[in-house]
Amino acid sequence: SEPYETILTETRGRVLLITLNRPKALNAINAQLTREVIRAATAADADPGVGCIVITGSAKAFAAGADIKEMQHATYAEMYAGDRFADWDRFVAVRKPIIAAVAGYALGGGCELAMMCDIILAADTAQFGQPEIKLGVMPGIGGSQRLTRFVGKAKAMEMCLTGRMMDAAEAERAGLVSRVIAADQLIDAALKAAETIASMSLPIAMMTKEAVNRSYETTLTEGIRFERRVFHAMFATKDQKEGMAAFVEKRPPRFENT
Ligand code: CO8
Repeated sequence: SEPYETILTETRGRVLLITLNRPKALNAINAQLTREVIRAATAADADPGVGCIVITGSAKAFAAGADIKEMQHATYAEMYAGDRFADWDRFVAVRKPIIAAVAGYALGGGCELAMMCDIILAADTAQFGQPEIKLGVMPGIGGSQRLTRFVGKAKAMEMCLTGRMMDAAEAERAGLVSRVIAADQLIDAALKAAETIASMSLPIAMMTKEAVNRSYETTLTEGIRFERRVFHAMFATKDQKEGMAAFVEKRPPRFENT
């Protein structure tokens, strides 16, 4: 129902599927696509009917990067004053789980978008890379930081300095993606994982996302303290009572998101 032009959105049960849809530009991330993805994701975050978001591209490209044609003539002053790419902080601030279902190219900003999601599922056709250096720039939407945390310095440095792409198998070995899936089954697998997540207690899933993400922001001691406090707080929810009662009574739980 939303008048989007660069993405398609579809609600399946409690899952919102966002499909990047600039096929002629291999889903290059321009200002409009940025606005629309963020609007769709933040609306889903505020919608109690949505429990999980899936974001995907086409068979050929998840996204081939930031839109080079849109930014090639920009000046330093424009990039700085407009704080280009800072809007993506609002995507990172989405509190519900987001799955990236990646087929084909995930390059530059495309790889960075996948890394801003919580889980990356890769088709066997997926190719991940940070080729910005070939354009005379470097990653600008978190790539130099997230890739390094996710795959370690050796691979991150090599990828950012040479532009070499990682295929799906290497990305799985390196810990960038959680699973590699046959390309024709990618969307089904992503929607199934999303439905599974959306069937859990929503506040508990959100707290779980927050706790895992905290590990990237703090020391181990503080992270474990945070985890324990959130764990304690879960005993104030009805869903904890229901989940444990259902186990003991050998029946499926009926979570009410309270
Ligand atoms: N931006 C704009 N248009 C693009 C992009 C892009 N990133 N990628 C592809 N396109 C366009 C092509 O220009 C082409 O358009 P046209 O038909 O009008 O010529 C169309 O998509 C199809 O692309 P190709 O013909 O090149 O398709 P191929 O199958 O031959 O090649 C590749 C596919 C290998 C993916 C190739 O398109 C490619 O190398 N793309 C660019 C990849 C890249 O360099 N990505 C990084 C972009 S920069 C970035 O993301 C950094 C963000 C942070 C910036 C920080 C600044 C502060």
